Amino acid sequence: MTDFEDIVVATTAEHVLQITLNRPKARNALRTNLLRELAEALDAAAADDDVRAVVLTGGEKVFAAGADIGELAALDLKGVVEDARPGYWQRIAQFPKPLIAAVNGYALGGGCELAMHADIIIAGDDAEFGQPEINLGILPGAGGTQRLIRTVGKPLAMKMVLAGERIDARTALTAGLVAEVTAREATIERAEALAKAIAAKPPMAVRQAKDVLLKAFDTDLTAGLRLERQAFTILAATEDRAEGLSAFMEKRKPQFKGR
Ligand code: DAK
Repeated sequence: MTDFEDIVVATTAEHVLQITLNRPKARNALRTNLLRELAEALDAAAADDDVRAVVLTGGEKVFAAGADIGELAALDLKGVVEDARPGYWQRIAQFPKPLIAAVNGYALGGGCELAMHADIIIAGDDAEFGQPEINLGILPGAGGTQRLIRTVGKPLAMKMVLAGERIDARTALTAGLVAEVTAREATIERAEALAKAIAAKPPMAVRQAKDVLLKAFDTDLTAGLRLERQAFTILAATEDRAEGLSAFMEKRKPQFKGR
């Protein structure tokens, strides 16, 4: 895999890739180069049949403190219009395989938005989530207004975006922003274990399930149910479906091949 400056990419288990944001001195602020590298790494992971799940982390201390404020300050109107970053965010959002965020410490602004690009967030008990952009005279720019309100509901999303107030890991759990809270030292380990468990499932079924689940954010129920039916039908043509059903009946462990 390519050498990166702002992220570290490593295979941590069979079919599991770990991506670590690596600008600790800047609290992992998401400068353009970091977003570009992340989009490239995820594109490569999407194309690699050997990768079945990805863990995204900022390490043990901080997830990410948001967009690089120095870069934002240097952008005039033309710069904002021609900015390459929305394209990188779009590539991250389109990653088709399971993406699990392990969040320790701050996930603020673009950092909170990046965590929300993951399919599952595991939070350390010291994690703090926030959208403080309002304090800078801007608003969330990587889907934060839309994804947050759909995930935690109107009252909390309004409080976080309009007042810039952070929430702690327990509040994030109660609100449904994160799937689990662990001890800070165990966050990455738990996310890895989950990624490993998902990587052992039939990959085509996992991919179809992720795709249809995410469609619930932007379709009505009737259209969503139609998509679910289509996905269910597509899977009827897979060898893994036949293997999963036979293995159950024969009381043995299934051997999934991704076909
Ligand atoms: N950008 C650049 N540098 C940052 C940074 C950031 N977001 N956050 C921290 N740093 C740097 C600090 O400047 C400091 O650098 P030095 O002074 O050491 O050179 C170093 O990291 C350590 O920071 P602190 O001394 O402040 O560390 P603390 O532990 O005391 O505090 C903190 C950590 C995360 C609470 C604090 O640094 C903080 O409040 N940071 C800013 C958080 C924030 O406001 N985030 C929102 C940024 S705006 C878009 C998509 C997305 C966005 C915009 C557009 N499009 C696609 C159009 C997103 C916008 C944002 O995220």
